[in-house]
Amino acid sequence: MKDSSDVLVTAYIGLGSNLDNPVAQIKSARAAIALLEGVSELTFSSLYHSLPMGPQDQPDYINAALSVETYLTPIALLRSLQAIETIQGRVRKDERWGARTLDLDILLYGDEEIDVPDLMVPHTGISERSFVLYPLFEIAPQLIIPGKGIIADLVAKCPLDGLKQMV
Ligand code: A4P
Ligand code: MG
Repeated sequence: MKDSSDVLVTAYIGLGSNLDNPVAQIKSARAAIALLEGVSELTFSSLYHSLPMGPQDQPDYINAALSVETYLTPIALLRSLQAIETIQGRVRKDERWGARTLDLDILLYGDEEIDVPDLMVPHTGISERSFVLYPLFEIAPQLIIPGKGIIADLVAKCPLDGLKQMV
């Protein structure tokens, strides 16, 4: 299967961490993504402090969003992001939504809607999770999320749930 195409696509990536110096984890993931072949950074959001979704006996999270231009196919981009997660010490456990050094999610890939066993785009929960939606809105206030609508409308309906933009 081909890893790249001739078409340049704008993709949005959600970054999250709540273990082993989350701010450093996010910064180092940003640098690693920029070094991927066939990927160039467009815009990086502020860092946001968020309360854990899921099990509450885990540290608070740092979240951010990043837009890139890429020639990678969606699956090739996913595999590259998973490799960065692994390099940064991500250990996959059975517990759903448990603590992690790094989580990289493909939020959007152009205007595509993808539903294959390993990849769902737009990412699940994109329109309801404040720690995803607000950083995304910061870097792409005019965005239309396929199947969900205008981001400004989604933000207006989404409570902050303790989310704080860091200065
Ligand atoms: N997968 C499917 N679609 C995608 C996509 N668009 N991007 C598959 C990335 N991966 C995608 O992911 C599980 C499987 O999802 C992968 O095999 C991939 O093929 P994972 O990273 O191994 O596990 P996960 O992240 O724990 O699972 P899940 O259900 O994706 O969790 P979420 O939705 O990522 O949520 N609280 C705060 N405050 N901030 C957070 O960032 N994150 C989570 C994880 C929980 N609580 C949080 C946060
Ligand atoms: Mg994930």
